[in-house]
Amino acid sequence: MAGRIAQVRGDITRLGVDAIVNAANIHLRPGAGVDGAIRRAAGPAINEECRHLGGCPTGEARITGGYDLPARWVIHTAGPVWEGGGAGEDALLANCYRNCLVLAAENGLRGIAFPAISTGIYGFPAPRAASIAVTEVRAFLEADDTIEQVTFVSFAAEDFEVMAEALAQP
Ligand code: AR6
Repeated sequence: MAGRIAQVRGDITRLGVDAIVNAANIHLRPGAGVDGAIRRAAGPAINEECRHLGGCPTGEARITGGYDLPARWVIHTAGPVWEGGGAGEDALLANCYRNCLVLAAENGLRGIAFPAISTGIYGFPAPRAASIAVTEVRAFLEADDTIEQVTFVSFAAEDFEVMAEALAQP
């Protein structure tokens, strides 16, 4: 199990994995943050494909091609906006991770990389989000043998430390 979870620091758009996950919005409209970076690196065709998907409710996931990215696929998920923790944010964030993994497995993908969904513009506290991410990924991998590797990608050094701490918990 431990060998199936990896952690890197850097730009998710550079990873040549089967799928990278995009922290999108419910409309799947172009945004900033990792969404902007992914769309820039993928090229305009990804916007066109997203336009035809009809959005993505919070916690759900949708798949598109990766176009000019090294990753073959992009799995878009809309994370919850942090409203203080009493609006079901934890469960919605857990749904994001689980539904991305379900979609990856359904498509026979073996490698998937996640950014820290909801922890940027959407304001979800990073340590709490990292713990949810690790719990969901571990639970999924225990029950699935399609996905060989899940990579957590941290953009900033402090976010990498936060994720390392979450991964160090049993
Ligand atoms: N590679 C990896 N991680 C990144 C990258 C990158 N290139 N760029 C940023 N991050 P955010 P959210 C990290 O704000 O909070 C968009 O406008 C970033 O440091 O991208 O889910 C969407 O369209 C942070 O740790 O996503 C939505 O409207 C993490 O990615 C909204 O933002 C997530 O930050 C979604 O907000």
